[in-house]
Amino acid sequence: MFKNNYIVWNQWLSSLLYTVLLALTLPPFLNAKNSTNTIIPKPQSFHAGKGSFTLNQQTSYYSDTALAKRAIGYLQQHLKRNAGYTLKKSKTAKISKFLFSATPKKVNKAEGYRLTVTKNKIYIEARDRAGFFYAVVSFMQMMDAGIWKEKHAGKKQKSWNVPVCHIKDYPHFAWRGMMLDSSRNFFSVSYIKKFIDRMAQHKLNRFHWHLTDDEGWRIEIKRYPLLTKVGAARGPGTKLPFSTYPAMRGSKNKRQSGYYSQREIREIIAYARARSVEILPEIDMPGHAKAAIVSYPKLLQDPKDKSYYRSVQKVSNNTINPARESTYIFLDNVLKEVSALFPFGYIHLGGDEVPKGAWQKSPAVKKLMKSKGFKNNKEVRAYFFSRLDRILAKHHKKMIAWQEVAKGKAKLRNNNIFMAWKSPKDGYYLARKRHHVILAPVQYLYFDQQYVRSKKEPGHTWSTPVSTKKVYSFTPKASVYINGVEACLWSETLLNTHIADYLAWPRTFALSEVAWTEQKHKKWSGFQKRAKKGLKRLKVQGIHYRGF
Ligand code: TNX
Repeated sequence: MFKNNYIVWNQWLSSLLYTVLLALTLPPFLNAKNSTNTIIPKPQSFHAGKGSFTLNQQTSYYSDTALAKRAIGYLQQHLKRNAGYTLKKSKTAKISKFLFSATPKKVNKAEGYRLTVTKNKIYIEARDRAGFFYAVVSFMQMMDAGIWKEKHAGKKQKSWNVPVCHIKDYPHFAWRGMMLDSSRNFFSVSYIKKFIDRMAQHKLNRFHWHLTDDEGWRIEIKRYPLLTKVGAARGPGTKLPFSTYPAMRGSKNKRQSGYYSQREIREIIAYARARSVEILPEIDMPGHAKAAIVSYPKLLQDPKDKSYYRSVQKVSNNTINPARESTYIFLDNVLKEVSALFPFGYIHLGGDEVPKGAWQKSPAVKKLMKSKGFKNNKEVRAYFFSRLDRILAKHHKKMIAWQEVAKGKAKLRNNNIFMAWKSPKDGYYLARKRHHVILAPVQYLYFDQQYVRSKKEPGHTWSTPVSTKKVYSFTPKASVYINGVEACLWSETLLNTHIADYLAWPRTFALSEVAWTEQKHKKWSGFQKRAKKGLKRLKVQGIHYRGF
């Protein structure tokens, strides 16, 4: 009892002291010009002052909250690598130069923060872990680009100047996502980490991981080892052909394989969490499932089904049969492992592009339709997703799916989310129907599309080109049902990481401002200026990008 009171009293005193200190040392921020603002995404409010703070080995820090731990760790890690030292922790707020303070009353928006740099102190205030993390990311973006280096050889920079400024910031959208397709082409664990780290640097917080598709099953499922033994291998001598393009990591004639073990996935989840990124795994079904089907045909197909059909991407018979009980037992077992592995509350079940002729000649489906009175394919699909929703509920997860799933009359719990990819209009339509929506329109946010139409440019051509300016011009309508935005990096054409990076940058800069910055603060000319410094930060990290 005594101890608790003592702690409360002590905390109260230190926060009082902190407020007094802040008031005394704040210079007048008369200069609202933001020429020193090099932060992407642009903060909601940035006031520049005169002069700068010099950070060096003598700079000590103080924190009154455990919520700042990850943020401090991130800064220290970069300082250690690129400055050769870390900041020492001081015993009191008074003698420290760099202060972290939990101020839930002053910072009232989730993930928000206040960052004040004076000539001799830095103040960071936030209410949650993400807020502290984003304050530190903003701070680091104002340091010399060298702080972002991944490897450091040679002489280290000992002192770093950060311009005097006052920032108040918070996100416009709660869902700020990026999708990477690890199925069509496989990416190493170290590339996935880099990808997530770069997202976090730009305050993106949802990594949507497309782990299964026709071209490869990439997640270890202990109960069904063939999924990765058979379903992750493709090329000559395997059951999976190169359906769209030759594979990454080898020529067209070479076998290749790749998947993530559960141990590796845990490692990636922890890495993402340390950067305030949640991972949304996607297990695509019932279409886009060729890799699963060739691994367990007896469980997932009707042996008497004589249908022959092809998907939009020209993959034959790639759809799981919705009338077999073994299908639901299989998916229940798979989702049980996926649910245990990923701490995020949602699982993405795909649901896109079920080919037209699927199941048409399946006696099992015919029987199901007759017994349930289903008139068409759509109703069968709705039945499939109703059952899957119940399975997810059992595993304490909520469903996210592509917009196609919203069309049928599936009986779903009403806390699920749909991703609208065909157009913004489709997303607004769903929002009007009171569905929660994430906007990922191909016309603005498909980063697998070419920037401009040219034979020299990598990327898909089936939709319109998506220039960085086009991404920036996207202005989603506000609605409580629009949870946020997401860019998709499908990987049919991503034959190496060079191409992947090129297609992602600088479009991801623009995405981050669409997701984070209030529309009234967005301006293309200012963005271009800030992006120049942004490109320098990418360069020192060895990231390939397209010029403006
Ligand atoms: C459509 S968008 C797909 C993907 C492809 C992508 C290529 C969606 C839900 N499905 O399977 O990779 O187009 O741009």
